[in-house]
Amino acid sequence: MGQMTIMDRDKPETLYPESRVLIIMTGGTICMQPSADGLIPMTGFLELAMAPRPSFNDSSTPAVNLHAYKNGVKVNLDSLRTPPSAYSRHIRYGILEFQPLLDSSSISSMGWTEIALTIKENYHLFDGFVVLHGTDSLAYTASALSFMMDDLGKPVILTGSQASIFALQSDAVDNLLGSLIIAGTFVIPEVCLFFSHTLYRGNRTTKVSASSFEAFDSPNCDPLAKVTSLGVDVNWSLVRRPTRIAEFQVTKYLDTAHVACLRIFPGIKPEMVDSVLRVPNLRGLILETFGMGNAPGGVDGSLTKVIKSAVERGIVIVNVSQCTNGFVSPLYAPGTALGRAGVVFGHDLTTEAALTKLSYLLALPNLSYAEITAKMSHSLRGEMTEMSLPSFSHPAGSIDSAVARLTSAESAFTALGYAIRNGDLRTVCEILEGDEFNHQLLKRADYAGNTALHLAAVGPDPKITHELLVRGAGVHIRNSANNTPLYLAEKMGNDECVRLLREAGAHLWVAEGSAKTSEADSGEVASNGFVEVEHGELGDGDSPEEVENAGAVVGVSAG
Ligand code: ASN
Repeated sequence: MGQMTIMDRDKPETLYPESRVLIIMTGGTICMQPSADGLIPMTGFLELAMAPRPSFNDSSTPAVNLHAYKNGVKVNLDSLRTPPSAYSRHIRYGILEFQPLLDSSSISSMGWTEIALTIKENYHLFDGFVVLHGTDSLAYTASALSFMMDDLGKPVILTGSQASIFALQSDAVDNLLGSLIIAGTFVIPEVCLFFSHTLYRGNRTTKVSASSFEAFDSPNCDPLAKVTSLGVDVNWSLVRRPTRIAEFQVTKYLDTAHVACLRIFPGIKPEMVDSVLRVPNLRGLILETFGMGNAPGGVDGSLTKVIKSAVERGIVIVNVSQCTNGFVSPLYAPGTALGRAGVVFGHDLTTEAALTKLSYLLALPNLSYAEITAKMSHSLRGEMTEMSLPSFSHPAGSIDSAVARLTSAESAFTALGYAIRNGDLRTVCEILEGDEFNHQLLKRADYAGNTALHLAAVGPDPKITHELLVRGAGVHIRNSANNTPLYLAEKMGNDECVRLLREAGAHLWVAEGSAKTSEADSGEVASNGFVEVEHGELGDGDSPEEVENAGAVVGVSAG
């Protein structure tokens, strides 16, 4: 967790760096006000709800407009910024409001498409995205977006509130401020849901209360982060990272028109299930079963027969549990019978994730029935716990190099810095073996905020850049001078690294075009010499030579 240093506290406020977050307002209670017809969403959220609140508006001047895109048209957004957070950073934000604003009970896959495309067209312009949305269908939207977004490298955080922001007692300010700070501070490249001080993986969530401020739970997956009085405690070992070299992409369409969801109950008639399964053009069914995946067998197994016949007609049937916690498995005879009839076991998928995942797979072109059922049983976006997890244990004894004896992340990072500078790919791989080290080291940085990927971008061997990328190194992390690895690689003329980084979705930070001519970094050394990386802190520009030096300094400081 980053700390505000004594040096930081003495800085005039104007010197704190800014992150940029785009807020996408879709509606929900958070923006509602009473009317003769009950609560309805109101437009003008930035001026009415955020501008008057000091925690959202430090009243800085001059006014700044942010460029954004909506349906391919460039728009100028009014912006505000927060006071500096505990991470010594302002969050500057603007809002794109959808028309019309919705109660989320009315959102459909068209709304999901609109949100996903808006993020896609503004991806290069912002550090993160906050989607304001009603709570009723929030878990569905979070799940849907997680499948629609491939190779996401930036945080997308959905939130809303149980009470309107205009109410005297409301959860709206906490939910929105927490989302903004996390989206503008931490490179958590997932579709998340933030509610009641807790950041969840979006496709693991479900709404558990109609009125409590603790409205959401993620029963089969620990939270990704918690906000406490000390700051944001991120559970980095859970955070997923892209490990393919590919640019961010959006699947535009989910096929919700040909799927259904059916909850089994004691005494349910097979004819009832059959009539759902015979809805014209139905392609998929989520079956909510009892306990670990059981459905009534019946004396003659007639329900199983109905299901088997639907599977034979090519309908994908997915078994999920009615219990919020736990998973389905063919342990009992009724579950085994469903399995034999061709039902797919959805492990610990929530109904929301199962339904949206199936809609996503059905919309993908040219997937066979076998491919869809195979993908339904495996995690695509961390939506289910893989039942046979590969072992990540690190048998230190099997690595006969000195790095195996390293005991701290700091010294491992030092060794990594040396290896990268020397173009020693083998040692880089050895250091990064074992998941524990891997996720810590790839987001670690030296005193100048340079991650391993920054160092590799100016290093002699582009294969190291490739290795770091496929192990999940973040391309959007900025160093203390606010520079990305791509910027450094370009400045260094490291063409192969530039190509790899761009293929992995890297782009120059909005300010980097002009930063190319900026002066060298002041070379301030953080008090502990090592920092965990959020977005880079304010600096004056870095030359590649200095980045190279940074590797040397890291070595000295830990040696
Ligand atoms: N009906 C509202 C909605 O989902 C509930 C809320 O946001 N708290 O839009």
